[in-house]
Amino acid sequence: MNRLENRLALVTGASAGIGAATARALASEGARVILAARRLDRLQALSKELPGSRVVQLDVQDAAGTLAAIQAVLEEGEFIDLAVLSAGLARGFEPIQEGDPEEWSEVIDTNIKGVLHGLKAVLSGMIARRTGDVVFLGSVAGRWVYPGGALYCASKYAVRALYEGARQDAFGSGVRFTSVDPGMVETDFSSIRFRGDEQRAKAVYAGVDPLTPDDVADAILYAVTRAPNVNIGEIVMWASAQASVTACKRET
Ligand code: 8X3
Repeated sequence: MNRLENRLALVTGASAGIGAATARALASEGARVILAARRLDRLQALSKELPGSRVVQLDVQDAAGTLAAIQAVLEEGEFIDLAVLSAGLARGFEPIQEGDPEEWSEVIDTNIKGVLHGLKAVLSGMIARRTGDVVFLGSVAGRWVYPGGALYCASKYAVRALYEGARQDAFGSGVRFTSVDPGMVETDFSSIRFRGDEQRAKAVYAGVDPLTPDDVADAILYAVTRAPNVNIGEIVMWASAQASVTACKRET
């Protein structure tokens, strides 16, 4: 189908995981996708699969660099009318008293400032043209806190505040806002959180059938393909085996 024909979509964090799956899903519906992330080689490989896509190398932590890079990839008269702000990460699983301030900064700068920088790049144009969709990649960690997750959870609570705030600031503009808040999704999220400790990362998903990046992309696609009078606000999604941020049924 081509429900997103004529749409120009920005996906941040498009080099892997949920971002890459979302880029594929949007392209499968005819969107021209701008693939944004730090890892150029991965973006280029994905772009070869997706007709009409283009790549932009950027680090969402860098405000000026993000705005300039996105501007530079647009042709005269083009504007982004769909943005999925999926760049995000966690570092560490320590209690606050043992946390590393440098890692906190990286998480805050990516998950909170990165979303703000993405919004800054697209929102004025959407409001001026009175159309657009912005999808925030939240998390169940933006609704409930778990031990060892305080800073990551705080960053995702902030994403939810930005989602709600953007809805209110752009009130009446015709721009739609959605927050998609998944629980456990099997990506390289845990490997990054555990600083490359693959065994520890694998243990997170052991004995569980977690959500996949495609499951989350499917929810995003649902939200952005509704009739214009419908704004899907928030989608909370869990693996069937996950009851809460601390309860997961594992097959042994
Ligand atoms: C990732 C979900 O529960 O590991 O956003 O924090 S969780």
